[in-house]
Amino acid sequence: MRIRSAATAVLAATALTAPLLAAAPASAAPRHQGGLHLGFIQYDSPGRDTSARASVNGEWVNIHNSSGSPIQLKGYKLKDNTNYTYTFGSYKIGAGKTVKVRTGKGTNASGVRYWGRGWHVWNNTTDKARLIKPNGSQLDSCSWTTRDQGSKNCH
Ligand SMILES: [Ca+2]
Repeated sequence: MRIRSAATAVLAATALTAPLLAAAPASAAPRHQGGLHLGFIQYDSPGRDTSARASVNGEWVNIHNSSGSPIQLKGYKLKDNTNYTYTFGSYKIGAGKTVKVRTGKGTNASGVRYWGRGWHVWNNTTDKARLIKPNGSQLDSCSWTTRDQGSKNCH
């Protein structure tokens, strides 16, 4: 009787968890379950790299806030693998929102920040983007190689 009850309980538990597992296969799970993180990165600007503003701004990094609350980004840093650094000024990213950091010069607006550089920063072959908190600790990083063919989805 006791064994039968346990077996029934196991069957019931399996029936409950199986649909949940089927709905969220590990391969489709995001790298990040919550919080601020690197998103899509266009590290190779379309076309030949030049110093034209459009070319430099053709490379960009998305930062996504998948938490349930807005986050003030003042003092957060975005770095490449050789420590070129963009430091955020005051900017509040809403819950579920994305901010795009373009490499070149431009006028900051809602959803887009400009690093202000005159030349590309993200290496087109191999590089690593790092998101650093104001206290210096690394929040996220994402690497790519030529196999990624110009862009990388770091979600
Ligand atoms: Ca580039």
